[in-house]
This record gives sequence, structure tokens and C-alpha cells, in this order.
Amino acid sequence: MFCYQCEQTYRSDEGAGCAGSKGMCGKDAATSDLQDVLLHVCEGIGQYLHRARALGATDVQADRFVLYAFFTTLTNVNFNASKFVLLIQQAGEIKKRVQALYEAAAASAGKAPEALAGAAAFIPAAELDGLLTQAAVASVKKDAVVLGADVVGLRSLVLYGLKGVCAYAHHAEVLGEERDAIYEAVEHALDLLAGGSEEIGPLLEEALALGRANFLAMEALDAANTGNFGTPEPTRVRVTPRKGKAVLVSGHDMKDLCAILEATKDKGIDVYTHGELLPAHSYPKLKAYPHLAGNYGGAWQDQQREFAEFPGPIVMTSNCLIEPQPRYRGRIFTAGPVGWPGIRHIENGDFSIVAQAAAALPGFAEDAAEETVTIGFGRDTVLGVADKVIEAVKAGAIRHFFLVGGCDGAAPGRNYYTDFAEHAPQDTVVLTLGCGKYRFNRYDFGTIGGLPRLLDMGQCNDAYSALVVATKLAEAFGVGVNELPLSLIVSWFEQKAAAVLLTLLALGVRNVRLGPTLPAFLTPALIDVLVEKFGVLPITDAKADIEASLARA
Ligand code: FS2
Ligand code: SF4
Repeated sequence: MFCYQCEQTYRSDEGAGCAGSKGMCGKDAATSDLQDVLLHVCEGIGQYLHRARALGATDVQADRFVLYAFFTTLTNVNFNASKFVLLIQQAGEIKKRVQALYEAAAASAGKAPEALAGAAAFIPAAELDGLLTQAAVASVKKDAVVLGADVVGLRSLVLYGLKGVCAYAHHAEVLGEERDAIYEAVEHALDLLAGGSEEIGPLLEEALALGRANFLAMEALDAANTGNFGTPEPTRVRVTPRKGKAVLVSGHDMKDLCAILEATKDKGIDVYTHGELLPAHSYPKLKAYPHLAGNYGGAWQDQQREFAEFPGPIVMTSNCLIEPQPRYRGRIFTAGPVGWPGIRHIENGDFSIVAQAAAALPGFAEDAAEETVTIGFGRDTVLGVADKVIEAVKAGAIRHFFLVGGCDGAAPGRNYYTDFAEHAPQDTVVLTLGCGKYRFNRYDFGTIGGLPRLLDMGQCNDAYSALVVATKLAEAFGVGVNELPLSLIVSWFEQKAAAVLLTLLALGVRNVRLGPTLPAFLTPALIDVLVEKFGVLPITDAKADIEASLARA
């Protein structure tokens, strides 16, 4: 195995990357290799889909499969080797289908179809051993000696950005929102990766194209969430448990959460959100369920302790899953793209088994003293008070906005984000999103100009909401987004964050402070490009970065 797609990848003086028998996340070598093979077959699917589309033929089922397949390979999603064997066989069948689609489209157009090599011509073995032998052709490092580290690093940025796009687009798709332009961009990127592109320029262009596609994916997900569950509104959420039977739901998937609320309705069972599902409490149709009781625990990296202590079943609907521990292995379930060997997986959105498990487990014996956090400051809420905000900025009451958002993780350097939010001066507003907020969202930040100083905008994909707000405020002030008194302090961990970073770069947002460490797949030369061409700034010290941000404004 070789994998360096996330922030916690193994690092040493000799270089970075998880290799050997297991990655830092717990992904074993066979699973990692099978994920590479699955992505390789999907690249072949993309080669045919890309050409078929140029001839007016599409296969939306194949596009949807690619989104799902890519999602399963994100960090902390699916660790189940046998699932990947099945997905690879499915991908092989879909590849045959889209090859026929392309050849028929070419025949109708009176053209001879191209005889495609590489991933398109790859035939996956039928058995596990054969697939593992084949995995070498699919490794991200396979052409490293010939291509050089910069090209391999940039190809990796494209691949990982594509994973993020696919994950967000899949979340939107299951809620009924699809964009043909996203499928077109995904097919284009797959074809480029399959073609073994060796040029820095086109690869950089592709990374930016994926950034634009990711903006569309986040917009589609925003439309999916608000269309199905209403517009987020400011909401106080209980973060301490109350007496009674309980289910805990983690991940990002609002559709699964809604199905769990339905499955447990009127049964005397409370539903708690965990991690990136905290924003669910601000959606009117979800908060209307009286048994959506509160939020439990913090960000994903603390789950082994928190899940062990939770007195009911747990459902993991997307990343980030860590190896389930014996104390809760028997009462954790996976759904959607998530999987772990031996852990029960919910198919087809039927969560009745979860309700049964909750009824059989003890639940919380007593009410804990009530504590709350306030969330729900999405684009509509913030823009609803835009006049107040503009006035406060013009009057000098609000000096600056800091968006401190992104992923959390276990790396010690992540205290930077706590320090940053804590030390942001009183005349500044802190916007936040993603699971990184758990580092500071229980602190009392007070108010400013009648507004809370900490505004929680939602999940990591609600970077869309933040971009809409920034664009509208820039219009109101008659300046560009880069001229606003706004600094972005982004913490990355996995591939969705890589996609969000590409979106910021594609939209021309400069001076994004990125940490806690820079991606291991980016070489010093590629980092120079990000710094010089796009104004990306590696984080340093929280107080120094605050001062530098304010001095720039
Ligand atoms: Fe957090 Fe993990 Fe949201 Fe990332 S729960 S790091 O996948 O997507 O952010
Ligand atoms: Fe290592 Fe991250 Fe890959 Fe897991 S996902 S194997 S921790 S680089």
C-alpha cells in the first residue's frame, strides 16, 4: 500500500506516506490497494463517459456510481476489503456498459471509436488475490520515477480534489439534486487522470476546474439540504444529555438522520447528533422532531471515548469513522458509503434495527445540567442582517471577520485554531464551519453590534454559504472579496477540505491561511506555486497571524 491523501499520513525524515501493513487511520494494506484498483477502473469508466458525452450520449447511473465509489475511498469512510472487491466487479460491468454506449454513439455519428488503452482497457481480476497483484498499476506513485515528484503531486491534488467533489455531489444526489455540469467535470478529470497527463499547466488547470465543480457540488448540496429541510435558522442546541433511551448519529448525511428520526418517532427514543451533524438542529423540518434531543460529544477524533460512553446505538453515516472498540462494536452501525469489517451495515435507509437496539439499551439514567450552543447562521440568516453588519463595519464597531473553519484532527498543532478564535480581538467576528469548530464552540464569545461574535455557519460544505455571504458583502461595499475585512483560516484533514481549498483558489480568494501542516503530496515547488500564484499562507503562530491579518486589512 501507499497512501498520503490525508493530513495524518505517516511522516518521517525519509518522506511521507502510509505504507507497510496499515495506515495511520487503520486502513489495511489490502483495502488500500483495492481502493486504488477501484479508482483505476472508475478512470476507465470516465474515459468512455467523457467521449460518449462529446457525442451526445450519457449514462447517469454510471455517473452516480462513480460518485459513490469515490466517496468510499475518502479518509475514514470504508475499511472493508470485501466491499471493495464487490465494488470493483460492479465497476468492471459498468465499464463494459459505457464502452458499448460510446461505441454505439460513435457509430451513430459515423465515426470510428477510439481504441482506448490504460484504465479503459484494464480488466479487473475476479478474485481478491488477483486484484491485489494488479494493484501496482493503480498506485498514485506508479509512474513516479518517470513523471517526477511535482507531476505526481499535482496528479494527486487532482485525484483528491475529485474525491471531495464526488463526496459532496453524492450527498446532494441522494437528496435529489444533481448537476450535469458536475458529471461532465468528473468525467473530464477521470479522463485526464487516465491519460497519464505529464504537464504541470493542464494539471493545474484541471485542479482549478475541479474547484469550480466543487462550488457547484456545494451549491447543489445547499439546495438539497434547504429544499428538503428548510432554511437554517438561529437555534440553541442542547449539548448535554437528558434522561431516556438514545441513538447517536454521526457523519454528514441529513437524509439518513431524517430517516432515523422517522424510525424512532413516538417510541420514547431521543436522537442525538454527533460531529458534523450538529448543524441539522438548525433546519426547520429536522428541528421540528421533538425527539431530536441535542448534540453529544465533539469532533470525530474523540469518538472512541465518546461512543464507548454513549448508552445507546450509534450510526455512522459518512466520515469520519475510527476503528470501533470492543465496548461499542456490537451497537455501532454504518450506512451509505461507510463500512468496517464485522460492523452491521444498514441498507436501503431502513433504520428499524437501530430503533430496536435503542429500545433494548439502557439510555441515559438522568438529565445532565442543561448547556447549549447556538448555531444556524447560514447565508440567509447572515444576509438577513446585512444592513446591521454593514453599518457596524462602517461605524468601526466590527473591525474584521475571521472565518476559522474546516476539519478537526488529533495533531497537536491544532491548538492553533483554539488560540486563534480565543485571541481574536473583541471588535472582530468569528465565522466558523466544519468539525474544526468543536475546538472553541462552547466558549462565550459575547456579542458585537447586536450580533453574536461567533457565527456557526454549518458543515464543511457550508463553505458555499460563506462564499455567498462574502460575495454579497463585497457587492454591498463595492469592493472585491479580497478587499473585504475578512481573513480565512482553514484547517484541512481530508479530501473534502482539499476540494474546498481548490474552490477558494478557483474563485480567486487570496491569503487563505492553511494548516495545521501542508499536504504531504505537495512538493516544495508546488507549495511555492500555491504561495506565489494564489497567495496561500501556511499558518504560523495564532497571535502573529491575527496581527498580520489585521495589519493587511
Ligand atoms: Fe470533519 Fe471528517 Fe466535514 Fe471532514 S468529520 S474531518 O470528514 O468532512 O470535516
Ligand atoms: Fe494514511 Fe490518511 Fe491514507 Fe489513512 S487515509 S492510509 S492515514 S494517508
